[in-house]
Amino acid sequence: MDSKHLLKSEPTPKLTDIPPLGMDADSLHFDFRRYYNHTLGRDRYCRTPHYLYDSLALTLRDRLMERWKNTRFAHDESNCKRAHYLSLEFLMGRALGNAVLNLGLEEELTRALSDLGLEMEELAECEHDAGLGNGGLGRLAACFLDSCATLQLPVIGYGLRYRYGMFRQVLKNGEQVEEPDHWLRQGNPWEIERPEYTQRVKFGGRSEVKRGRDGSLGARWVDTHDVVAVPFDTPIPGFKNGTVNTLRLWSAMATEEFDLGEFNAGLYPEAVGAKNEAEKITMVLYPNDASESGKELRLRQQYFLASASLQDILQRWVNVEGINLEGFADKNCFQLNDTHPTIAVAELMRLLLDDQALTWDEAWEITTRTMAYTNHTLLPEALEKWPVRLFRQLLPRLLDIIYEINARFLGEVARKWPGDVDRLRRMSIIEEGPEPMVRMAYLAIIGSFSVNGVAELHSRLLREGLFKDFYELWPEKFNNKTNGVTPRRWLAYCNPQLRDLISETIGTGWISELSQLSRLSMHAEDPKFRRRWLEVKEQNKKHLARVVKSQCDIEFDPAALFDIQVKRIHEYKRQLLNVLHVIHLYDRLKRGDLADWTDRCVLIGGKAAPGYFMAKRIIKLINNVARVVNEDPEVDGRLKLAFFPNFRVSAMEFICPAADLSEQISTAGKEASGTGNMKFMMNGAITIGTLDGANIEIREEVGDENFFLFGLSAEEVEQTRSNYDPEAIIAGDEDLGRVMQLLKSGHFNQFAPGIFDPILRTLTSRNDPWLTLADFRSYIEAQKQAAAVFQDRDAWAKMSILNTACSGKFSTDRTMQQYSREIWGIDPVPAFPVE
Ligand code: 26Q
Repeated sequence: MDSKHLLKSEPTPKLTDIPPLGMDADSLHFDFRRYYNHTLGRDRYCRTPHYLYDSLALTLRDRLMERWKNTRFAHDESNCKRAHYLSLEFLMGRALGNAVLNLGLEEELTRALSDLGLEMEELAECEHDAGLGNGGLGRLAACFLDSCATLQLPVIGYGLRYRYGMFRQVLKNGEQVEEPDHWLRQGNPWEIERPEYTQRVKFGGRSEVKRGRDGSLGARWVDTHDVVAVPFDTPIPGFKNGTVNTLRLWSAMATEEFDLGEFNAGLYPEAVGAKNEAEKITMVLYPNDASESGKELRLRQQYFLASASLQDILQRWVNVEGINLEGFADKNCFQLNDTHPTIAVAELMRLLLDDQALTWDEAWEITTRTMAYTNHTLLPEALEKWPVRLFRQLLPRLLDIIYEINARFLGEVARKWPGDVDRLRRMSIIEEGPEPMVRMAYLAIIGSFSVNGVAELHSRLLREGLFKDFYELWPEKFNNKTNGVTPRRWLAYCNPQLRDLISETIGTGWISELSQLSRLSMHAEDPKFRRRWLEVKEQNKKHLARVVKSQCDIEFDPAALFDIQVKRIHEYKRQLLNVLHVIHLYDRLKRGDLADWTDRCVLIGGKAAPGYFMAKRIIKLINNVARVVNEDPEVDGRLKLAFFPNFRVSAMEFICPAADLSEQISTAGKEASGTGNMKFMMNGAITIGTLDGANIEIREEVGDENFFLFGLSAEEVEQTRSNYDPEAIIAGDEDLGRVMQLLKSGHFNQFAPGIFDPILRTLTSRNDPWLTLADFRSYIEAQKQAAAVFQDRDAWAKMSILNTACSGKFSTDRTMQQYSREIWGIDPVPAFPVE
């Protein structure tokens, strides 16, 4: 710790011995006004809602602050084992509503604000989403933190404080345009800067290697260009339990040498340039949800996170326990959120060898007893690899260590499979070739004691496919942890009417013990309960319809079937299949085929990676089809299609409560898990889906009869590839033939001929990796069935209720209990009460 931040004398306890703040309406009311008037200096003529929001956020933050301190003290005094969740992404969304719910302040706060003629919802809208993530993986990290706090598990999130989060998506002429997300512009009342825990991270330079007595590597990493890491902490409140955990995000700053030395050397502009170079590291989140290979800045980000976090944790250890690291692995573990922070394996080795002077074997023992790796993708092209050349240039000392890890590992493989050189080549961390590469997933597996997938199917496919060689070597490392979502944000907070109906029926225990939702099953037979259930859904649909009207200028009829697909735009997620179905329905209307017609509003939303040409073209297609369908008088409002712009966490909060049908239609074997599928299910939507990711487990829980299944299985997908003939499928399916004809004819791009040719080419290619047309017929039939059931309001209500009732498994409370018991070996620690 920087000594200038410490007082010479011990601070008096009196300084921090302060009575607890009131949790009643009067206290909240008083503090709110004090912040508005005294802290922010606003008066009655300033009605800018943002100052009201800030006043409320600070009022709540004070209440979190006391509990935060008591949680830290409880963890320190219990000397418990802690888990550290290392992630390049935390997609937190908004904090205010969540804080109110978890502090149990909803009623008192509503009273406090009503005196002032204010509503919580209105102020909550002022908060900018914290969009420090791309999609599933980043939001999963956020849901995990909520559940760990609710379960009182000592888990700390470590990430990066990007100045610019996920870009804002705007549509121009039906095409995606990216705008910068300057989310900190109006300040962030939820973060506390902690300069006293600043760390230094090295880059570049050279490694001076010397062999030690035991043959291990001794080295000095010299002539480095250092960057300072400043932590910003965000409180993570548990649900009504007094616990407040920590998310620590690092911000990059130039070292003081930049400010002093170089500036005074007469090289002022050069020095400022170098300063910017350092601070670039945490400037922006990479907006790809598949690996972007080779980008130096991305590798800098990954190492910056790994190094700052590990130094922080080691420093705490040394401050408390002294230099003896013997018990370190009994008290600490690290969960790697995909391969992104995997350089932590080599960095922990470096810190233990070079700074703590451990032997290789001692350091390796600690590393492999503390690291655990979660994989989130089955797409081989998305597995992270870095050019050895880049490593040598940026992190020379870490490359030494990776080579040494690899040499020792390959020795082990060679002893087990003598003479199997092909196996050595396959399993080596270094992929040989014209440009040798470091395979990060292999480094993660070799350096970890646990490797998990995120749904049963996904974990099985990892064992049988991608990581088969490693599974043969270390079967005991491999396990599954099916994803979940937090029921606080994704039901109790975002769907208050359904929450109240559920709580009135089965009590409130389900909010922290979601399996209790099964008690709703018996009420699925009750006509009165069904009616109330449908009324809530109708209210939520009306709300969504208003937003769609204002955002897209398209009228959604709340009586129609709301058919929703929101997620990143990706070919494997097959938004195209959805569009083909919409075109088919349009074609039916044009033909006058109204047999068993169900009015339908289709909503599609999601961001495309800025460099992903096909994904962007798919967005354009959706918007062009929408325009034709919505404006055709013959369609006459029986079918609507809208593209929801700038899909984000706070949008999902009003979208998922309003869905009737949840589209989970990826090519089987490609979606690791999915988590949107769980949010929709919890809110009573019925899934139309393939046997992919967690869909399989959703169907298992809710029963075949309450799920619209279609498409090839993962095994069938692989068997189909060799003789896939899309032209033959088109020839044999009249409906599909007409859909393809409409697309080819330029019906949806009359003034821009040819723009959808790339889409047509992949759809009709024998090598289409996503086999979209193979699933067309069975998808259309499943959609027909869904439409028919929707006509029978009673049958639909029952299915909807059962979906919510059977969603208990998909709480991250269950997921985190499994991680904590089966991987981390940590126990809950109750917080000290605030008194
Ligand atoms: C890597 C290197 C360089 C730049 C970007 C990246 C990168 C960033 C984000 C690679 C992948 C991601 C995100 C992946 C992701 O969100 N995967 C999803 O994870 C969810 C949670 O487990 C699953 O439910 C989804 O199935 C999976 O697609």
